[in-house]
Amino acid sequence: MALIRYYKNISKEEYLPILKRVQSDDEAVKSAVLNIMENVRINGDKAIYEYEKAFDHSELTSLFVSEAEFKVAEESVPEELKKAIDRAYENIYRFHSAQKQVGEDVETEKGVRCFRKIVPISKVGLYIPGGTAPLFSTVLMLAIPAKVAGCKTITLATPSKGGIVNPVVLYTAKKCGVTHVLKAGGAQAIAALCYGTESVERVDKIFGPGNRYVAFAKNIASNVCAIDMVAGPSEVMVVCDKEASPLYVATDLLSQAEHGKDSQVMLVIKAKDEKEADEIYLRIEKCLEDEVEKLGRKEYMLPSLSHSAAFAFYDDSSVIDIINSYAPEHLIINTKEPYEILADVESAGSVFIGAYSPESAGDYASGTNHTLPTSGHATASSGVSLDSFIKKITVQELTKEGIKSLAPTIITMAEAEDLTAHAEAARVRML
Ligand code: HSO
Ligand code: ZN
Repeated sequence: MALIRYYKNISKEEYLPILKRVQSDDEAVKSAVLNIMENVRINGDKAIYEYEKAFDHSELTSLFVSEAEFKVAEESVPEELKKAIDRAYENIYRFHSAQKQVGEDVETEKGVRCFRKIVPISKVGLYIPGGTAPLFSTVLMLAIPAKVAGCKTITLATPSKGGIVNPVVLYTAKKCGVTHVLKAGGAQAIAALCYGTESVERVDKIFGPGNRYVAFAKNIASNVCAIDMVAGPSEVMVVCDKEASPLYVATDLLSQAEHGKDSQVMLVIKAKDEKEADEIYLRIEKCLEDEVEKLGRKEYMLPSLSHSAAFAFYDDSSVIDIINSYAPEHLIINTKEPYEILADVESAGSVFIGAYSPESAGDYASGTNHTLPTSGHATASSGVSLDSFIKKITVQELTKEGIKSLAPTIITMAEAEDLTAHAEAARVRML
């Protein structure tokens, strides 16, 4: 049986149900999260110590990583890995620094000045999941823009195993200017960040991925502070034609499929006819089969592939339609004329152009951010960037002449809304 289902030239009505994301709406998760968050809100540090002991066997004496622990961690990270992280850091720093803006400053009419003052969000919380291989690359993606923005405190929360936080996460956190590392994971970490406790200062905005518990906790947290987004399982859509290397396409699909059983990978084959499409599909399917055997994490790849699909289309507009209907988190356009397709892309989190731009470049080191809208949210949202860490405050100043000239307009409008004090505030300044 093929690893990936294959559909040829089907209609939009037929492919929309196939593009559906795996939905997980688990009442048990929701009630557990609500309990945990309420406990942390009421009992503070004590509740966190208890949860960390129960979930991660961590008998903590402090909730925060100490300077001595940072030092030990730094010494244990291999030089080669440090160099790789340092290089990725440079690129991500460069791209996010270039996103700095000066607020516009406009005289909308004579004597009426409007401008925007840009300020960093003061206190941010970054969540980094634990698990077998904690994704320290996400520390780069969240802490670098926080640092570039000038956030005053950057609290990173991550679970510890037996009190020990992954050393690579700590090395990266230190490098990126994280100010506090909280040894807590799951819903209790999100609760600590949004409500604050005796020792954890509450933050203004929470960022970062996590499992269903963390995702739901962030949802609850969004009632009291801002959040970046509620992230669902990772996904990629790869568009290819006959020029594309099947090995490149297969490894791109698998690099997303290996993230988790819920990940989804969609292949879109742009072909001149059915015969060409079948040839392309069979070559890619063969590569998938070989690579799945060769690589680890088959236990994640196979379930992901089982709710993924390949589609073939013989006209450009169907290709564009399926991209915009899916609104993929990642879109790889590995075709002869990728920019022709890009021109019509309206919904995607991040796009990778041509044969030599694998998603892993953006996941780690090219410079773009890998925290992106999933589950179709790319229809209306962008990924994390410097903007996610700043606020823009509008400011205005009217001169005496400015208000004199604008007052009649204000008064007319205010009176039409029956707001006489508004009108009066303008009128008294005309005198
Ligand atoms: N593809 C993931 C990010 C990631 N990949 C981290 C490797 N490490 C979600 O965009
Ligand atoms: Zn990835």
